[in-house]
Amino acid sequence: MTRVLPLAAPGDTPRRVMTIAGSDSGGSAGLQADMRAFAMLGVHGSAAVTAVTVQNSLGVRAFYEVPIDIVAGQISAVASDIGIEAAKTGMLASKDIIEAIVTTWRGEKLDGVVPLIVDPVCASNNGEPLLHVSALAALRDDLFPMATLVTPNLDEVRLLVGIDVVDDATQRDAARALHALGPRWALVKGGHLRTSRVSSDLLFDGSEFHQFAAPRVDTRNDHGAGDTLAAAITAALAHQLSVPDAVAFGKLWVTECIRTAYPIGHGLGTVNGIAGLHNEPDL
Ligand code: PXL
Repeated sequence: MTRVLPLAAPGDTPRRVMTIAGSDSGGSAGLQADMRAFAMLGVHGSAAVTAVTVQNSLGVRAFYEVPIDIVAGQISAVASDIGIEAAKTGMLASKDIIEAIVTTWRGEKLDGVVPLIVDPVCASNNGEPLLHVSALAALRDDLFPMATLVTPNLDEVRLLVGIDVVDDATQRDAARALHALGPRWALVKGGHLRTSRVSSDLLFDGSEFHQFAAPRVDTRNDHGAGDTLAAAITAALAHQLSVPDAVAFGKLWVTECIRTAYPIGHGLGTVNGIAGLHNEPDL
């Protein structure tokens, strides 16, 4: 397992990745977290904005959905020129936006060619919905089958497959149920299982289970954790790491971001998306 991704030489084009996600005005989660992770990991990030949220550390006050032709247009514009070596989805908001992404992904002949990580964002950390309930079926039935990897947390698992993960056995059941929806791999993130002293994520490809454990960091400052993990996995897949190696890499990265998470505003603080950057006097 690699702990760092190779950097492009100065002047050379880095690996090119895309996020298809919502904007977080507070800068902790969403496409801001994705672009920060991409930059920190040395890949070129492009972005198709799906929604604009009005939020701060206390919560999401409102969101505006980007018109579907503009969502589709952003993906096509990038795919036809800049290129995409791996992509991730985050907040998708509506059924129409999901369907536009599915159609465009196929239309641009990216399906089955470019790794697609689907982080099925349903709600903010403060609990406000970021996906209309009417969009759940499209996520499950249309987008999941195109995914290389899906990365739900335990709340999303409950919404998507109706399984309450409380222990290892139910986490395995959830991984099986999610895999049966059609993605090549399913990762059931255990970070929200607060009764456990470790944060244990379970990866399943239909035959083998892989477990990724990290010590649980007791913090409320975890806004952006899921986005950062999926973005780091995306960067690793653009470097052609295997899915288990990419997940191991992403887990190391997000664990460091969570370990050094910081408070901001008056509500939930954020993971430290710039982990490893120091401003030391002798630099
Ligand atoms: O962390 C999930 C997430 C994704 N995208 C946007 C968000 C959030 C959580 O708040 O606001 C735009």
